[in-house]
Amino acid sequence: MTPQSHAETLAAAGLDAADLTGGDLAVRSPIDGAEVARVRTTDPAAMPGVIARAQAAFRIWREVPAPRRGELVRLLGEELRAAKAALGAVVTLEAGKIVSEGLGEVQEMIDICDFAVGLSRQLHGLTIASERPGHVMRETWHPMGPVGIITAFNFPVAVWSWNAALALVCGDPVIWKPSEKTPLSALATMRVLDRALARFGEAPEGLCQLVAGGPEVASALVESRDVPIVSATGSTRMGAAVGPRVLARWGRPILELGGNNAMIVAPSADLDLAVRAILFSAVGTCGQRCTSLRRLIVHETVRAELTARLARAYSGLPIGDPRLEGTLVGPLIDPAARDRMQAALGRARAEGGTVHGGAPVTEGVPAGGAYVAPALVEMPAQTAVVREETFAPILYVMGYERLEAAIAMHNDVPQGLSSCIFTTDLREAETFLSAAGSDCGIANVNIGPSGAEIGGAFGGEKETGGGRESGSDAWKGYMRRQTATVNYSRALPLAQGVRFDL
Ligand code: UN1
Repeated sequence: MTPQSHAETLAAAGLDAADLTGGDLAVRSPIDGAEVARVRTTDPAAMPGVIARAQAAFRIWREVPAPRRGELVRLLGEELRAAKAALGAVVTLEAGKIVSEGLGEVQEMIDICDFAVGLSRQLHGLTIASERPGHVMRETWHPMGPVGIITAFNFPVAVWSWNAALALVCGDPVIWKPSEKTPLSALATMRVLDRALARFGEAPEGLCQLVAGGPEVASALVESRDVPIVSATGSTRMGAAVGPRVLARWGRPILELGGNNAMIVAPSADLDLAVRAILFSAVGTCGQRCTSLRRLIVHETVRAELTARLARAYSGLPIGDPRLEGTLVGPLIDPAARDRMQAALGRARAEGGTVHGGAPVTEGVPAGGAYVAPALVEMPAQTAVVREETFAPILYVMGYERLEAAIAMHNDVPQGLSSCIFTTDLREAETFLSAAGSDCGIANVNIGPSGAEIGGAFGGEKETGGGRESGSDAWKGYMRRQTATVNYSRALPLAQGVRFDL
């Protein structure tokens, strides 16, 4: 079967010549390296106007009842359902994900919309007992203001929706700065959103804006006091540049940065399950999820068997055009990513590793794309290269003898996003989830580290940045908390028994 051409895919998503031509930002498909568009970027000088429009929208939107705000998100979810195939195909074109993962990403958008719609009737605070007679205390959550959303290439649409769906029901306008590698997925998403806005009918102008460009455009969001929240997803280096600058002007950063996710495989593990989970999380998305599995910490009693089974599975992986049915491993985002992968493998060898696979692939794949064979690397120890996040399908394998040592090795990296253990021993599973266990924001048992559902809070500790997005009470990150004490008595008692009478 011949896959749809890039032009057909873009047209089906509603993108036309005005979107695709006449700009200065060249967009290439990782599938074949073809230039598919020249997108117009936002002049940094226009950013104050963008932010002012968001502020004007905020003054209106914050007073729209939250369940009504939820109606806009409900419509967005409906439009996303209708556009799922078309938008997923743009994600495949621009990020190189296989079809199922492109569709899965749009499904993740739909899921967060559903979640946010329910939430729009549940933005609840507490009532708290006052120590003073005739007084009540309560907490109210109020809208906060425009949210700057800076997203990465690897989840070019879902991460926007995690932020936008919550922000919109919380009463906050959004300004989206997508990765320079994936502006078309963002433009296509805006088309879907435009249909929801048209059906909603009464959203203020400037409620949801898209800006395109590089660090200068992002900087305008990072530096502006009129953008109280900046949610940034990407490398730890990017986060280290963004986070402190947002804090320095008293803004609130929500950071979703690097991961170095591990799996501990215990002697009692169901190895059939483990092999399947390892394959999806280590080679799925060509190793380019922030939740991708990068380290395997295997008990010495099962190490040889598991490594052999993985080596067999790795040697038969269908690598190629992500649009074709049957492909499981698409391309890396660009040749620079391939070079970084090769450099990391070189370092792994120098640090004592034995590398299986990992070479660039040019046969049986579209010319012009950066295709690689996923690498399995047996390491003598957790050396320097293992402690770094390389955004590519490299899985380092290390052995352990005692669970305490495995957990110590597990936690001995700078990042803290996602983690898991494969065991059928309750004691080991609960130890891994305990205060003395995994130090990550996400810790799973008998499930790989990637592919989280939207219902839980998503994010991690240490160099991962500490932010939480998506489910649970992550919505609180988009609102300001107000504690109110109301005196309905005829007296004015002071707290803590203080007397202050004239
Ligand atoms: C990311 O890679 O930035 O848990 C997000 C997962 C997805 C989200 C990944 N739901 O793998």
